[in-house]
Amino acid sequence: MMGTTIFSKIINREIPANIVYETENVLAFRDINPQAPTHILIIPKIEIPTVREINGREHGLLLGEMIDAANFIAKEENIDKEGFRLVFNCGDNGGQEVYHLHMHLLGGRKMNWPPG
Ligand code: DGP
Repeated sequence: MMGTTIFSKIINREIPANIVYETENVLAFRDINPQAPTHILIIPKIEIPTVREINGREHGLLLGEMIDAANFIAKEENIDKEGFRLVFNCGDNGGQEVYHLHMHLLGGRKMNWPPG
C-alpha cells in the first residue's frame, strides 16, 4: 500500500516537518523526539518499509545518496569532525516504530555503546 506512514505525509507536505535537506530521491528532517542535540531522519522518497527489503543491486545508489546526505548534513550541523552515529532500526526487536525506511543521524554528544 502506498502512502501508509506518517513519513509519506511529510514527503507530500500534508503534515509539517523541519526539513533540512532534500533531493529528487531523499528527504531529511529533524526527529520530533530528539535523542541527541542533532537528531535527523534521512529517508528515501520511495516507500521501502524496512532494511529487510533492501538489496545492494537495486538500492545501492539510493543508500549511497542517503550517506551523502548524512555527510552533508553533519557538516552543516558542525558535527562532522567530532563524529556522529547512523542507525537503522529494523522490525520489533530493532525498535522500529515507523515502517518507512529511515536512517537516524545522531550527534552533538558522546554516544554510548552498547545501545540500550
Ligand atoms: P524508529 O523507532 O527507528 O522507527 O524511529 C522513528 C522516529 O520517527 C522516532 O525517533 C520519532 C520520529 N517521528 C515519528 N513521527 C514523527 C513525525 O510526525 N515527525 C517527525 N519529525 N518525526 C517523527
